Amino acid sequence: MNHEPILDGMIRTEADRSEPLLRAGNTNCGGCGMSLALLMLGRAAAKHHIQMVIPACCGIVTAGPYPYSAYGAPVMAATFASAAACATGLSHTARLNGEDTRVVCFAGDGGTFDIGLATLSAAAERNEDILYICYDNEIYGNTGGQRSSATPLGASTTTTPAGKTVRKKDVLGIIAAHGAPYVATVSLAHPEDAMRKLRFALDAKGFRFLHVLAPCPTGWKSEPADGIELVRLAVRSGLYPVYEIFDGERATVNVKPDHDPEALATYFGKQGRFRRAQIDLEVVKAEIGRTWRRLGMFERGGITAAE
Ligand SMILES: Cc1ncc(C[n+]2csc(CCOP(=O)(O)OP(=O)(O)O)c2C)c(N)n1
Ligand code: SF4
Repeated sequence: MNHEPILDGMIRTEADRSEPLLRAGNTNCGGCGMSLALLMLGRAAAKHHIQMVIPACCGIVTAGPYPYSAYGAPVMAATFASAAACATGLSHTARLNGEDTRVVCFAGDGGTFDIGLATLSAAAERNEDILYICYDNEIYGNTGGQRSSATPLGASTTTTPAGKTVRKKDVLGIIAAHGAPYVATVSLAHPEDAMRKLRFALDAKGFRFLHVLAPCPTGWKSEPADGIELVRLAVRSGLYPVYEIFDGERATVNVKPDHDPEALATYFGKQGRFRRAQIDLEVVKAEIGRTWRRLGMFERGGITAAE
């Protein structure tokens, strides 16, 4: 698989977006990680023509009421079940018209891990030329904070008030198992790595999937100003591995964690959603160990840990 930007036969015109992708005056909560992901995406796509497909989630409420829009790019609002299929249609239409428009599906974890998984899987299996970005706030934020299959063990939500008893789904592993050309996690606390991945994923061809851990002060019961620090703690402690997988087989760890137990304790301590369940850090550490062992399985396929 060639990972160079491929635009053979396409009309490549440089976009010049005079407005940001996420305009000021949007209604997102203060400290929203999804907002930051959109700002980074806007910067990475400054010279691209992009079209967005957004299913039901906070990200589509962001757009605001017709005829206004907080987005500085065309956005198609889709149902959960059809988001990846709608993006596929737009991508094929752009290709037939000879345009180099990059189609970006932007969805929450509920729309990705749960309700939209069937068409997401189908698009990955067909290797459709779309970039799918999941901002993962680990709840159904837009409807009041119910649990999703991305909600971690022990987190209180409106449907798991005593703390979730089932562990988080490994959606990256699922998408990578399709043999997708590019699958990666994105840390908002590591902007250089994040921008590199966004730029690469915008330029690359075929199915690309980015997962962004997106702090949500409203659902996480955390201070809006703590969001980036929380992501940094999640990365340092090994809770959120920062890596990329090419073609479902070659993995690279981009940020080495120091597995600092204090960082782990602080991560949980700063979030009200973990207060009810009295998190057993030994159980969490065992879970982190399992995750890194699974990641290490790719080692035989050529995993390399970057400094
Ligand atoms: C098929 C279907 N079921 C339920 C809903 C109601 N609904 C709208 S947004 C939402 C939550 C989405 O959660 P997520 O994808 O995690 O995004 P977030 O709201 O957290 O940004 C739900 C359940 C819907 N629109 N369609
Ligand atoms: S509920 Fe969470 S994800 Fe939704 S806008 Fe507010 S902070 Fe962002």
